[in-house]
Amino acid sequence: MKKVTKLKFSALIGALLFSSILMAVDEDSSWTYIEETPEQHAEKMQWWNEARFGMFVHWGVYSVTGGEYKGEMPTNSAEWMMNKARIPIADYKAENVDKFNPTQFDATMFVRLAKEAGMKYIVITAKHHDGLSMFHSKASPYNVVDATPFGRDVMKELAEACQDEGIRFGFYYSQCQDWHHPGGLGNDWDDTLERVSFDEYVEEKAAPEIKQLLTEYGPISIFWWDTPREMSQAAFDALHSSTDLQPGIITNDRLGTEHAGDHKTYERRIPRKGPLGADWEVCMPISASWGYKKTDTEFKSVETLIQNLCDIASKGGNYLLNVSPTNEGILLPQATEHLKAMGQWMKVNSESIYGTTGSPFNALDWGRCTKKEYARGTNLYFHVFDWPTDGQLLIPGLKSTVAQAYLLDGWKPLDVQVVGSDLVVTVPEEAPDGIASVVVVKVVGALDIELVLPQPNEEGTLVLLADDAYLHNNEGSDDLHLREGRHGAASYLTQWSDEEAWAEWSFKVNRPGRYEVSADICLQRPRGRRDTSEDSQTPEEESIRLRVGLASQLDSVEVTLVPGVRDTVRVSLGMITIDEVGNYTLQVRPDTDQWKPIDLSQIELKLK
Ligand code: JFZ
Repeated sequence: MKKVTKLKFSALIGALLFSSILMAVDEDSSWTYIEETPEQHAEKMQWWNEARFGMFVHWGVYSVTGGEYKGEMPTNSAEWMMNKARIPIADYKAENVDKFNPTQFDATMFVRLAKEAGMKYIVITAKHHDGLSMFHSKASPYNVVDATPFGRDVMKELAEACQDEGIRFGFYYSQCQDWHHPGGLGNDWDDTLERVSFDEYVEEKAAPEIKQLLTEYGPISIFWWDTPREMSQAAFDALHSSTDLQPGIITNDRLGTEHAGDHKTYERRIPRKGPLGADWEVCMPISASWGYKKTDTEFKSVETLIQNLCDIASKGGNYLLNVSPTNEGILLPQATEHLKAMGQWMKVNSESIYGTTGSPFNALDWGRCTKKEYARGTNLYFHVFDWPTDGQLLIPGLKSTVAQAYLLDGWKPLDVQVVGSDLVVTVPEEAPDGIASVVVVKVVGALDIELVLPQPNEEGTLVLLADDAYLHNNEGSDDLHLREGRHGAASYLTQWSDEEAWAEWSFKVNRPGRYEVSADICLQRPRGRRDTSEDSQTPEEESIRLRVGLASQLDSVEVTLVPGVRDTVRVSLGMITIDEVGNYTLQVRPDTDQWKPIDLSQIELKLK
């Protein structure tokens, strides 16, 4: 399995080296799958990368009670209700399955709404963790046609509507968790289940259902796995091989723990930067819950939704925005209205989203940027969130020759002026759009941008975040990588076990002088649950050495850290002297003589 993944990864990178079809064969598996060439992969991903915006739908029988059980709301996300309230299978059946009758559901209306919003694909839960298949399964009678009063094959209706309406369609399928099948994972509360093995569950239910979904529902563009777990090679093969049934199908990274799939998934939040060299998607519910929850009123504003779409596109990713049909089979008015408002914006501005690639700038104070590159030049699309009050939009460091600039809304031409190394666009007083107005700048020839680097503030202090580090980590291997902070916490560098891997930060110095360098670090924290043993006795301190400095001169510095401590501490890494105003790069490397992996959240420079 590992070998297959590695091959796929290297095949992606070594674009020029691989020109023919690779056959990846695992020694102990009878199944052989056909590895794509980088060209085939790029071709397959083209529509998906151009799309930028899709609809996610979580719909199941939990919508009957809208997340309520015995007068309580046991979860944040209604589709987890059965698990969180430990509802016996029999009760879940009586209160939800037996009452699922969303008679107002109209697949065509649904699909048309997605299109109206500007979405280019739809991914829907064919089976979620509760185990109730939302299609006419031949492998299990526990499905929407045979087990609910509704009796309609929801997936069939949607698949057909998508085909009629010309929009891409894909399935979400919970391949590991199944709280109804005796071999599925996740149900540890219902004693009536007579356990069988996970492999039996795969053989009996998951594999045949996936096969059915991929053969009887027309063209399927996406297969969206979820909650990956370790599984046997046989189970993995049985699931993965099915996706060969739909040539060109795109799969995510949630099949098995070591399977990269075709794209990365980010959940609920937008990363500060897109991952290098990988396609990626952010999935996010339009409100708080994935599945319909009747007390959920936390709908994201139209402003947030549109700006999220711009933000994600500016980083080169896709936005998969989730909606939650109710027990009647419709969306709440807030969802419908917000989607329609996005559609209004897209009607004017979609050129700045579809088919674009990420911003060539560092952060822009007032908004975001996407681009389209052509043989003779580049279109830059600026999403202006904060419209300039003085009518001057400053685009920092844009030095390319400008052919023309205009508002995307109405193609109103705009004057531009070169001011130093910046471009200033003169814009009307009034923003054409209250949320995100698009200014187009067409440049000819190569893109020439002087990146704006962070610089010390008036007190002479400069903070360099883990997110802003450039990592030299052997082409994005797992050694030394950025781990996104959860729940608003700062991101940090971690897994720094490769002594050859290092990090650097570029910055600008406006005031020469001697700067003290310090870092917020700790010895690498174990992942997962807090280890209580750390409280019992004070562990001994450990010393490590780092090599720190400007590229021309690195000094070895010793720092002492206490193992088991979960918070970073501020340690001094010595002084650097900067004689002239200019751009500099600070390097931080392991000293191979004395190294232990650390977590690093930020570096601070302070003028002394
Ligand atoms: C999963 C599901 O459990 C959930 O119900 C929903 O379908 C969502 C889209 O996916 O939840 C996850 C999966 C992965 C992470 C978090 C929640 N994750 O990687 O942090």
